[in-house]
Amino acid sequence: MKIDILTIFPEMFKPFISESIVGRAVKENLVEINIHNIRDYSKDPHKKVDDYGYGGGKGMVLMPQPIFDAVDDLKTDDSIVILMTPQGEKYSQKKAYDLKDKKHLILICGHYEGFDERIRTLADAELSIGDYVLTGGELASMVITDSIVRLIPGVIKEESHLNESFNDGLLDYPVYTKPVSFRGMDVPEVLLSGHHANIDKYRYEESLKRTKARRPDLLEGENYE
Ligand code: 6GU
Repeated sequence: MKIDILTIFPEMFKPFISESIVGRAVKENLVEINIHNIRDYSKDPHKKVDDYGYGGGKGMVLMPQPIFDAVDDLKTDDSIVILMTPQGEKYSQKKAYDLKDKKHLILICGHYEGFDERIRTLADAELSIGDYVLTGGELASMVITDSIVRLIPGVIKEESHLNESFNDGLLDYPVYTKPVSFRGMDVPEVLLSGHHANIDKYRYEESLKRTKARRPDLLEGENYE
């Protein structure tokens, strides 16, 4: 899997691609992540990437030329081009699973007040990470990259995915580590029992209880008992 990210703020990505689990996946060649400065593709003598919008009103608008040239340069028959915008389809764990099997993603980070409408014609999909507005698509592209990279085989232990929130439509069950008793709060007996059937039952019930209390929307149309 290769992910190319087009941005006017490449520095924002440095710790993201060198630290933590994403950084390790990059070092182990489980994923290739390249950050491209849109400015490097500008044919303007001053390397301009944005200008005033026609018709007035809005502020600076990303120009089509640098982004079209970047996509022309990077795109192959295996590429999926994704535009990051709050107007896009809402991102979800299901989408992460769809994208993890693609060979090559090109993520375009929108910025400032917007991007020239013609840039939309480059995109196979437009994605938003939620109903709020960010100053740019950079954080959104990192959210999406992180959620995909952790699903690539070998990046984290397979069993970590089995019972994780959203996979079975339920939120995660509570987990505990040492000590058994901490400031008057005890680890539930059943987890210490070694009785696996009872532990599975406890965890399923806790997942269901938690989902009902916190995210009843996830249960709509489902038949959990
Ligand atoms: Cl993809 N971009 C911006 N600028 N804001 C967002 C977003 C994307 N997703 C949610 N808010």
